Amino acid sequence: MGRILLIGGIGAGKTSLKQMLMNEQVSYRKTQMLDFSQVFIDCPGEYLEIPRFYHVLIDTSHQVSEIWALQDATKPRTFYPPKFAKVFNKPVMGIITKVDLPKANVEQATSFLTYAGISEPCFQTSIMTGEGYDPLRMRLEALNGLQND
Ligand SMILES: Nc1nc2c(ncn2[C@@H]2O[C@H](COP(=O)(O)OP(=O)(O)OP(=O)(O)O)[C@@H](O)[C@H]2O)c(=O)[nH]1
Ligand SMILES: [Mg+2]
Repeated sequence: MGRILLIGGIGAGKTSLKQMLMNEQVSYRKTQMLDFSQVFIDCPGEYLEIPRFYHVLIDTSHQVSEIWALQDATKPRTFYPPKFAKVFNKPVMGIITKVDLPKANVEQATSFLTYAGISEPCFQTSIMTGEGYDPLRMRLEALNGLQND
């Protein structure tokens, strides 16, 4: 079974994205520790923002088939160090979140993800409009052979 590790800064939208894709109610609660579910491994944004936690992300990546790296489109900075995606021996997909907000700068977010060494296509998502979720659902199905009901 193909599990996915979600990484990204604090508030990037990892838990919301997971809730959307699992058809759960989208409600805000800060992630405090690694959170394992059948499909996703969600983690606190601190694990990316604080370098002494990088090893947790790297260790956890051994349990998944790919990594989804989120970048908040409204943030004028990134927490991904250059070529960070290359430390994982797994495919890393870029996801730009919060594209519905007026402050969103998709071009800048794309360049942050490129800087992080992510060459896969970047998906653009919004939990407000649902934009970008169909391609992610297809990706999930391809990975897990999940049936839509
Ligand atoms: N407008 C808008 N808000 C969003 C979107 N995605 C997430 N948010 C909001 O951003 C806030 C943080 O979202 P979370 O999903 O909790 O972020 P996280 O990456 O899990 O954060 P940590 O658990 O702290 O690492 C919440 O208030 C969400 O409602 C989006 O696409 N658009
Ligand atoms: Mg969270």
